[in-house]
Amino acid sequence: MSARIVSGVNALPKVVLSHGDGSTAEVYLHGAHVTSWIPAGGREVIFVSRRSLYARGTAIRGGIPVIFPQFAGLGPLPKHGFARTSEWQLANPVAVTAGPASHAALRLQDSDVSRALWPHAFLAELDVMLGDRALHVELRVTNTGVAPFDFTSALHTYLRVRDVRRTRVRGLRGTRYTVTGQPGLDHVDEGDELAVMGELDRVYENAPPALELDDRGGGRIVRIEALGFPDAVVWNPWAEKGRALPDMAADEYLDMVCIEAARIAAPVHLAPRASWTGRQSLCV
Ligand code: TA6
Repeated sequence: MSARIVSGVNALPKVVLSHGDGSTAEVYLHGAHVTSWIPAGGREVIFVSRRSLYARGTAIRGGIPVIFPQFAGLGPLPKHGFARTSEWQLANPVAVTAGPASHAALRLQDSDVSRALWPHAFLAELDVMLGDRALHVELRVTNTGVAPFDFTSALHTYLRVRDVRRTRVRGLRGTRYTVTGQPGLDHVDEGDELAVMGELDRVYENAPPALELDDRGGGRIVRIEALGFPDAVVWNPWAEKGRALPDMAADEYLDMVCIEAARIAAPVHLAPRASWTGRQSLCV
């Protein structure tokens, strides 16, 4: 097992993880953004747009954006907060040496820039671990200041599929959800399987901790497990909204679906020195 740092797209540094079983993963320090996971003997699980900009100040389009300290537009901060556009650091030099599990630890602390947007002292740590046929991504946030704060968060995971029209999401039956852009209207998912046949932008409150993405076109089932993230978001922009995204190609909405582990409905409240941890695992 090994891990090393290389120069990625536009010379942005990225950590490359590789496991003895042949699986690999990549994490950019820009945004602590996972951009690839290829399980042993398998195909890429993560979608990244071929139009993604890979530029400082913007988020990579695809991968696993770290959403912190604000989900979407639910507050005064830039959309989805600032973690995904910040430069993270390796937690310590040993974080990228070989170990019992191939793993990278990244950290982000408050700075003049973050405090100008959000006046709180914090430490965010992201651990990315290659496991047996699994990728584990864990976000830990610590309040390093003297006053409490609240935040919302998500791991905004873009999953690659062969043809989104032939995918089904399982596990959401009976779960309440709201549709982004239609505040106040509550729905309940009544199907055993959710088909993605048009624009979808749903926030499921208190979702089951394990969901399944059945990519029938690609002949693959991905299990998505969440811990500490009680909510789940399912998003596909479909053709029209996809075309409006400057960093996504017109037909790419067919190649992806986001299944996000999220903490939205009940924000995290952190007292001074307290920590919160949330984890998402992708398993094939
Ligand atoms: O999580 C779903 C969502 O909030 C959608 O409403 C959609 O806008 C998406 O995130 C992507 O947002 P972005 O800022 O990355 O274009």
